[in-house]
Formats: sequence, structure tokens, C-alpha cells
Amino acid sequence: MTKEQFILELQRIGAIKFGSFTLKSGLVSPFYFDLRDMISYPELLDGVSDLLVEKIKDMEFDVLTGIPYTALPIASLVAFKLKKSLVYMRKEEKSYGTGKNIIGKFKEGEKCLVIDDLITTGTSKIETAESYEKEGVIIKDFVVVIDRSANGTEELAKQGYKLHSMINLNEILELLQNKNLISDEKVKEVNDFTASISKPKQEEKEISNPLTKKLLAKIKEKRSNLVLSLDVTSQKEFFEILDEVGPEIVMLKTHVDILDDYDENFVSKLQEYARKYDFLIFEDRKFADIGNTVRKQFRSGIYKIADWAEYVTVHMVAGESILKGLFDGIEGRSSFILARMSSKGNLINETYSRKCFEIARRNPMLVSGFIGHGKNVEDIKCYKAKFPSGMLLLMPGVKLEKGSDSMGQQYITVEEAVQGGADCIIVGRGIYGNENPGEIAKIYRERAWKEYEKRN
Ligand code: 5BU
Repeated sequence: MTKEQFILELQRIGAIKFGSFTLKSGLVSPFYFDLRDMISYPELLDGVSDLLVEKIKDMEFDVLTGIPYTALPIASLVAFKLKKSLVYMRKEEKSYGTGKNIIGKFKEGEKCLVIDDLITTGTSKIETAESYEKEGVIIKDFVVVIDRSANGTEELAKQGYKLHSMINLNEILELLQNKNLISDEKVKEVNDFTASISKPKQEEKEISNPLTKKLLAKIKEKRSNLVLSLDVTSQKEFFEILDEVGPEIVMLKTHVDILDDYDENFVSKLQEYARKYDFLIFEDRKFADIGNTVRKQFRSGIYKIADWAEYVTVHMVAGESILKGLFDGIEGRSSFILARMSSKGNLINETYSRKCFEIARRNPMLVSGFIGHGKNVEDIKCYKAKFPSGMLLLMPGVKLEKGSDSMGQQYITVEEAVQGGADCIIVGRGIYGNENPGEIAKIYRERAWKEYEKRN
């Protein structure tokens, strides 16, 4: 069956309709596609699965799924024809018995290709991807039979997914128009409707946040994307190590509240070092309270972090207003959101990460990027692909060798981190825990920089 024959068959069985239809959203659409009844026409199912096989046979994936209900029988046939295994997701989360939400055999880290019948806005595809990602399955590609959206491709791309459409709306309109099965007026009506519901295209914006630009410029200028996390508890040790490691790093990350002997001279000395060795200052305070409280935590108290830290970290659990509390009325400061953590068993899931990205997208002047981690290069790439454009990835939990500590920290290698997309690696004990922090920092720097240059 050719694509044209398939479209004409769909029209014949009433799966493509023109008229006036109220959509789930309440909008009234001049056309409606409903592929549910296709299961009653074996030759059509055979035809569509052949066309899909042709479309996906060279794509890379381990398992195949269809989004229930309509696409599941279609995906079953495609899987059968390609001799690939099929999985599917329950519609209701299961909390009893095995608690398994994905039916079928799969291994964590396997790539799943998702088939669906239609795409309108892309929202349900993203939700599907998230529920698979939660179970450790990697989703990158969606294949749809009909793309009735105006910009589904862009919407999915923003979240890091690729859309492959077998047929788009224009092809259907053109064919039916040529066969005199639809009037010119109707075609216009459909096109006008589609244009009216599509979101305006967002241009790839240049980076506007001056602190993001500053970090990027410093990375380039100093040829280093190494951040030292200097988690020692005495000032003596702090500055001794900094004297050795300062020349190697683009930024210093502090936990100022772990110093036993913090005093009023600390900050001026730190700033002097930052000037001398040309690095930026980042306090990993992890603000996480209501706006009014974080505002005071940032500006007041013993440490007065806002006076000296150019970057801080933020947990988004309290919601977007935390950014207002932190930065309102302050210039020259920016944040990194914890959209993933490196510690074992942390409670952050894909939905939470996505919400962090949405908040950052709305606040580009207050957010420079995200802290993140991942199991491997692929996993990190998936994570970074979802970032709003121009946002950076800083990655802790990095050492020369993979491993873990006894308190839940998980390490991946420098190469994995940077290949996956880390713009900076954050290293603590790997450097300050070494007998020769200066020498080892040089090794970290060189290894991270080599991968960074390769990647860019
Ligand atoms: P390490 O010694 O390289 O394990 O130190 C890592 C540093 O990064 C340490 O200061 C942590 O507080 C910080 N960190 C992290 O390890 N993992 C995270 O997810 C975040 C911060 Br957020």
C-alpha cells in the first residue's frame, strides 16, 4: 500500500473527517482524525505497519512501544514485522502486585522507539516519555502516522525529542484536493485553523544573562572548565590549596558554612585570590525556602553571600518565587538550579527536572543553567538536550575513575561528564583530597579541556 492509497483508504472509512468538531481543549476544529477504527480493517493495518516499518527500519532502538490505545495494535504489528520486542505502559499506575508499570521485557538504559497515531501539540508525547524515563528507559524518537500539528517537531525538539512523521496535514489536504474530495475553501479553513492554534516560533535567542556570558568567556580565556569544590574546614588549608590549584580553575565553589574559623577577613582574602588567579566565585548554598527567607539568607547573616558569590545554587522545590526572593533588586548575580543530583537515591524525577527547565526558560536573566549528573554519556546527553537554549550544565560527582563514596555520592569519569555535555566539571575530594592538589588539578583540567574542545 502506498502512502496515497493509505490516505484515501482512511478517508473512505471515515477516519479523516471535515466539518466542525469540538476538541478536548474546547477548541472547535474544522477537521478531525480518528484512527481508532483502523483495527477493523486488517488490510489497512497491514498497510500502515508496512509503511511504518519502511520509515523506522534503519533507526536505532532496542524495544518498540505504541501509546495506548490506538497506536498499540499498530505498534504490535510493526514490532512483529521487524522482529523487535514490544513493551507498553499501563494507563493507570500500579501500586500493588509487582508494581510494574511497563509491561514486556526491557533492561534499564535500553532505547525505546515510540509510535503514536497522531500528534496535535506534543504534550501527551512528552508525558509518555517521562513515564518511561522514570523507569530507566531512554526515549529519543517518536514516530507518528499523522502529524496534524503546526509545530509539533519544534515542541518536541525543545524537550530533546525527535519527531518522525509518516504523513503531514499538507500531504493529506493536497491529495484530497487533487482528487476533488475536498473544496479549496475547506483547505483554507483547515490551514487558518492550524495557524491560529500553533504557538509562535521561538527564535534561538542569544545568551542574554551576563553572568552566563561571563562564565563562558572565562572558560575560553583560561582554557579551563574545571571548578574546584574546596570543602575543607580551616582557612589555612583552604588558602594553601587554593594557592596550588587557583591557576587551573575557571571557578571556585565554596560551602562557606563548613569553615570552622570563618571570620570577616575570609571574603576579602577570597576575592584577592580570585583576582590573582583569575577565577569566578560560586557558593553552593542550595537555597530552598520561601522567597522572604531566602532573600535574608542570601543577603544577611554572618556570611552575606550576595556580597561576594556571583553564582549560587537553588532547589526549585519551593517554586519559582524563590528566584524573585533571591535576586530582586540585586545585579550581577545568577543561579544554577539543581535539576538533578549526583547522590544515590535522590528524589528528583524527570517531571521535576522538566519543571525546573520551564522555570529557567521563563527566567533567563536569573538562571545560568543547571547542576546535573547521569549514569552514562547517553543519559547525560538526554538530560542536556532538554535544557532551554543557552543554559549551562555544571556537573559534580566527577573523578578520574568511576565509583562512589560511603555516603551516597556517585562518581562518573571526567570524560563521561564532558562528552555527555557538562560545560564545567565540579571536583572536590578528587583534588583537595590528593597529596598534590596542584598536580592532580592539572590532570583534571587537561582531561576535561581535551573533551570540551573535542565536543565543541
Ligand atoms: P566531591 O568531593 O567531588 O564528591 O564533592 C562534590 C561537591 O559537589 C560537594 O561540595 C557537594 O556538596 C557538591 N554537589 C554534589 O556532589 N552533588 C550534587 O548533586 C550537588 C552538589 Br547539587
